[in-house]
Amino acid sequence: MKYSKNTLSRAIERNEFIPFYQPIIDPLTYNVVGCEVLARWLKPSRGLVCASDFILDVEEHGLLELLTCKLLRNMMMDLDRASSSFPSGFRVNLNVNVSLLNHENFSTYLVIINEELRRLNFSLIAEITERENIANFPEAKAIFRNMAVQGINFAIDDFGTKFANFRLVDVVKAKTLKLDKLFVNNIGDEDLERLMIKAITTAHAHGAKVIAEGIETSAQHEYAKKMNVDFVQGYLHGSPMPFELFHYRLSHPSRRYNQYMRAADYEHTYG
Ligand code: G
Ligand code: MN
Repeated sequence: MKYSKNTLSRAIERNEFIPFYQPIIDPLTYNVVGCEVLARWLKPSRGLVCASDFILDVEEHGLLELLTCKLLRNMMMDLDRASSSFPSGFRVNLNVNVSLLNHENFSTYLVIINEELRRLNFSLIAEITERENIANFPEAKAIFRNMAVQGINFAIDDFGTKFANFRLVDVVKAKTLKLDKLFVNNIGDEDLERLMIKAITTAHAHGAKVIAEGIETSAQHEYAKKMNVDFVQGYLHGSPMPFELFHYRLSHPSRRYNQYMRAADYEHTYG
């Protein structure tokens, strides 16, 4: 384990975890139609730390609920003060750990955040990542049904990897599918392309939207467009960035790629 419980608790207390925002784009118009909210640790001694570096330790120490709630509160402060400049229905994608939905306090908090966002004309989408198979499907179905009744929309993250498959889509009744970057990284692989076409047509037949993730080149962008995905996300269009920059980018739209930042470079300057 890299970080002690003490270190992480103190960092949470000091509000060192802040939301970064990565644009989600309409591939036809290049309009920014939403964002994914991602946790970053602004560590005084080390600069910016990515979620993959600390999130497992946070979970292990039982601090995920506290961290997520703090992150959501910071996000609400960002979005609240700038809400009038966002188009109506702007999608706000959050990563939500399935285990947290079992906690009554957390699910109640998520429902409140959802309602607050709706009042500001944002549309919240809870991204579910399933790295392990859900142990008890009937129970999981009940939890997701209950959250859906309370107005929460779900997305399946990293579709095509591990347990993010059609069975999970059914359990979650997902309205959005996020295709893992595996697909655009392997253009020309016929098996993957068949699975991708099946995922997209199945999603569309059920009225669900599809996001292609990990778009880094214009060839990948064109491929995603040809495959009929609804939205794209990736370094080509912008890496996760602080709210001020995201807001600036939104209010200075451009049809050209990389007008304001070579996104991956930007992420690396913090590394
Ligand atoms: O699992 P999830 O899809 O939530 O992961 C999002 C992570 O992927 C973010 O931390 C972000 O930094 C990273 N990411 C975003 N866009 C790209 C991209 O175009 N290429 C790669 N390799 N990673 C990306
Ligand atoms: Mn995600």
